[in-house]
Amino acid sequence: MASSRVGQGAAGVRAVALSTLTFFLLATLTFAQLGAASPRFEPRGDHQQRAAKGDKYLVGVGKGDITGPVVEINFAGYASTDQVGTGLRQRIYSRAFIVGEVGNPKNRFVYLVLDTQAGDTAVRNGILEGVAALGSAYSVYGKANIAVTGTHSHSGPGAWFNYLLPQVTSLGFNQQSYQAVVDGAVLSIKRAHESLQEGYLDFGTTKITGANINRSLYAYLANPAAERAQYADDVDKDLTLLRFQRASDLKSIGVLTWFPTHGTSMLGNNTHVSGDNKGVAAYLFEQSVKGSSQAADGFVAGFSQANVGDTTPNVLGAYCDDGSGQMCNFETSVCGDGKSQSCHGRGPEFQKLDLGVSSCFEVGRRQFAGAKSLYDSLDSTSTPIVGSTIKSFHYFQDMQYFKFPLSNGTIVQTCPAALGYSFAAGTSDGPGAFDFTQGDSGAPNNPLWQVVSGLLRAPSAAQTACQEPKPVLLDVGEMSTPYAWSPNIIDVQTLRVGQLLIIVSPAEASTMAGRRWRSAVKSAASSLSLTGTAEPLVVLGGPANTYSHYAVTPEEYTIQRYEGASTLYGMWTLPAFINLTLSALPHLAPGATTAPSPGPSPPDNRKNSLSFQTGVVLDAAPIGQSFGQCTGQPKAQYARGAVVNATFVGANPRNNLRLEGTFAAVERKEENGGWKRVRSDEDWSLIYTWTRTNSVLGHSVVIISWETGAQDAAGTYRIKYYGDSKPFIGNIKAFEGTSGEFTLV
Ligand SMILES: *[C@@H]1O[C@H](CO)[C@@H](O)[C@H](O)[C@H]1NC(C)=O
Ligand SMILES: *[C@@H]1O[C@H](CO)[C@@H](O)[C@H](O)[C@H]1NC(C)=O
Ligand SMILES: *[C@@H]1O[C@H](CO)[C@@H](O)[C@H](O)[C@H]1NC(C)=O
Ligand SMILES: *[C@@H]1O[C@H](CO)[C@@H](O)[C@H](O)[C@H]1NC(C)=O
Ligand SMILES: CC(=O)N[C@H]1CO[C@H](CO)[C@@H](O)[C@@H]1O
Repeated sequence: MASSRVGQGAAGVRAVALSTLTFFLLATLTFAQLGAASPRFEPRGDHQQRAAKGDKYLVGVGKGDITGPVVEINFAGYASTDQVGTGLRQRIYSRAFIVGEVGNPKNRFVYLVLDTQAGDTAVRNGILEGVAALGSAYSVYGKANIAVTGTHSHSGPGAWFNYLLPQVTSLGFNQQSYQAVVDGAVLSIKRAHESLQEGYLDFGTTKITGANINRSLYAYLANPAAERAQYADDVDKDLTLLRFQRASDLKSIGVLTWFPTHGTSMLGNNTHVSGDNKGVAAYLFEQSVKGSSQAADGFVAGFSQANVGDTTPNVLGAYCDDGSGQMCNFETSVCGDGKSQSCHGRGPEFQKLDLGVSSCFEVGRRQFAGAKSLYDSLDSTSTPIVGSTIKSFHYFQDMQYFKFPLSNGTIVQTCPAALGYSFAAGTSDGPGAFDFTQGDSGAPNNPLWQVVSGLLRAPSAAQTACQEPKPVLLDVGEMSTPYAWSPNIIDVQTLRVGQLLIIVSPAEASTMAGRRWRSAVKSAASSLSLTGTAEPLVVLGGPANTYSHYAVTPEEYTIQRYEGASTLYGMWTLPAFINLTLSALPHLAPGATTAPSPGPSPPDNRKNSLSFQTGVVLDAAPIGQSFGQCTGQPKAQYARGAVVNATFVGANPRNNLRLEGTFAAVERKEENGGWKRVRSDEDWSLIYTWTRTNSVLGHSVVIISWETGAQDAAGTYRIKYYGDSKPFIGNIKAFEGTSGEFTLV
């Protein structure tokens, strides 16, 4: 749950409630198996001089389609049972970045950026198995050196989670959804591996404005004034960009960036799959370098999430949609009625009332624009990555009653996972459906919830005391029936190339939590002399590997807004994460040959997860029609800027995900009369919508909408639809549809 909202919260909890009530029934049903080099200049073919700085590494990039079922599956993120897919705005991807040591193939790492809500244990296990199955050349990749991060998009198919709580709103685990993410991620790694070549890395930072604000300022203000005074902003505005250049001709093969803003630009009532604002930024970047003399074919742009916890892309602030025109309450985010349901964050284009589409594009565009101008200036401004050391560590840690010292020597402990009452209140990115208010540290004012939380499981006395001052709503860490609800065992992982250290966070760290974690790693790296004379550069990426909700500072935890209530392992979660990272940091030293002990294995629920989604029964075309027939033709002519619609006799897209392919396309007529594809599912402007019109007879329609714009050339076009139908008995069969021609003027 990301972001939620109550979204997560409320809807999630409501679903938990429903699910609890039906659990007894369910239980009887099937378990569905249910050293710095000096800058040098090398001549380029086009007679420019480009700086090639720093040491040589092996570098590789790759991209794979991970678009699972786009209809009839709940989206991951808002945890709203109602948010079920009806189509596709933009395919989602895994983007893989590999860095290796020249001459020592063992020393390398893979950083994955998935257009998903988070990294996850089930997905990670699948990726590890899939990479191992690629053969012995891939034995250099494994548990320690593959980082599985999510962009935190809230508009992709869910149902791939390892643990029960996030499965609840999706009615369990879905093999097809899971497999799509795993297969696309493995493919992206394979492509990155096959592209490995010698090259250089350098980085820069820039400020991005208008793409994030703080959504829990009241909690942030609980941090010490002296600490806050060190920062100009109450969220991090810096975007860090790492450029991958190949040595052969100094063309860029990719960029990997980190910047914090929630993937909640698309609202909780959007039902078209997309990669949210990070997906837009990556798409725009990749489009912008096509054909550029400085970028190689197959260029990949990764927009990774950073300390995202208390940030929101709804940068105009949170207002009450109750006619009052008021901002939501500063401390609790409630409106005049004392409830949070009508409190909504406003994106830059909120007045368009288009479910967040325009705001999403704009927040993505702002990240792209900042990253692109930084990229364009790198030759004169960048800092090279130097030093041959490439290392990584990974281990599992059980967070149940983990004891460790704070820096003043006081021994504290973490707790089994639990969610507090404000989890159910959600955030201004998705307000709660029930009467919970943020910052609630007492009993909820809705008795239903008290019943539900008691029904679920009363926390043990030790857990209640451990989690203070969080009032426990969902004691998920002490619930393992029918299987674990939330992770108690987390992944601790850090990657390193030269002076760059990448903290791979299992949680959404808040702004200040990320700052503390990074600066602790930086000063430890300095005192261990890990990076020689180069100043350590520390970034934080996540949520990754397993989804452990949030990590706020202890001071923010005392406030118990949504993010504090969602900090699973109690008040000392963040200091524990820092302890666990720092304890293993010596393994990243240049001469280190040791690895931390692997720790306890988390449960693998892939084979025993519940699943209550139903499969496709059949598709049929109405009498007198055929699959792919265009029953609603475009008009003869459109002005640029208009939306072109075509309606087809459809079939369920779950019959064939068409990974690496497309459901929809726009073709332009060439001078020789042939047709050339100019838009596909990859494009933001082309939208695929599927509607079941008769579930008994299996009829459905597909509408393909093309939002044309000034950038589109005048000419003659047509719309294509690619589908696959499932007869009641027999094999799934592919078909295609073609609209009539139309002109764009
Ligand atoms: C979608 O949700 C937003 C609030 O997040 C609301 O303002 C808007 O009216 C909703 N749109 C529709 C079509 O339901
Ligand atoms: C982390 O805590 C453990 C005890 O659980 C302690 O032995 C270790 O020194 C701590 N590490 C750091 C870097 O503080
Ligand atoms: C150490 O710091 C923690 C957190 O700030 C505080 O609760 C504790 O009282 C301190 N211990 C001592 C001995 O000062
Ligand atoms: C075009 O299709 C979209 C669905 O993608 C629909 O919302 C819209 O109303 C349609 N427009 C027209 C003019 O039919
Ligand atoms: C830096 C920044 O954008 N801060 C914003 C934090 O959130 C408050 C509203 O809660 C805004 O007023 C600030 O501008």
